[in-house]
Amino acid sequence: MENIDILEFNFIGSEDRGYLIALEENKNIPFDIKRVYYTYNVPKGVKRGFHAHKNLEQVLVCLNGSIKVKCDYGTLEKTYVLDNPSKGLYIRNNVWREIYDYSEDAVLVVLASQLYSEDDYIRDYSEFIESISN
Ligand code: T46
Repeated sequence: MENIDILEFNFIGSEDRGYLIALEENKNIPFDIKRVYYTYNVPKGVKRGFHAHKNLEQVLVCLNGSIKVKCDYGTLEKTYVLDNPSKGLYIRNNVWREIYDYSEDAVLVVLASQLYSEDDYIRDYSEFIESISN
C-alpha cells in the first residue's frame, strides 16, 4: 500500500537463549530517529490514533501482545495486525490511522523521524480528506 510498508527485522538468538533485535537509523529503520515513544496498559475497547500526519515517518513495533492498525487513504483502507516484535509497520504522510484491539499486555513502541509537534497532526477526518484531494 502506498506510504506503508511492513518491515521484517532480523533477529539474533535461539529458543535456548532468547532473541535480540537491533533497530538502527538508516539501516533497518529507514530514517534518522528523532523520537521514541510507547503506549501500554491501554484498557480493553479503547481506540487510539484517529489522525494523520503531514510530515512524519514512523515505524510501529508491537513489542508484546497485539494490536490492530487501520490505515486509511480516503479511498482505500487496510488493517494490519501487529503481534510480533520482529515486524514493523512503516507509515509515512497522509495516512489516517486508528489503533484498536490492544491486548491487555500490548506494548507499542514507535520510532519517529521528527520531534513531537502538534502542528503536524490532522485530527479532523474531513480536513484529512480535503488535504489528500488537493
Ligand atoms: C501515532 C500513534 C501510533 C506528546 O506530548 N509527545 C509525543 O511524542 C506524543 C506521540 C504525544 N504527546 C501527547 C499528545 C497528546 O496530548 O500525548 C498525548 C496523547 O497522544 P495521542 O492522543 O496522539 O496518542 P495516540 O496513541 O492516539 O497516537 C500516537 C501518536 O500521537 C501518533 O503520532 O501515529 O501514536
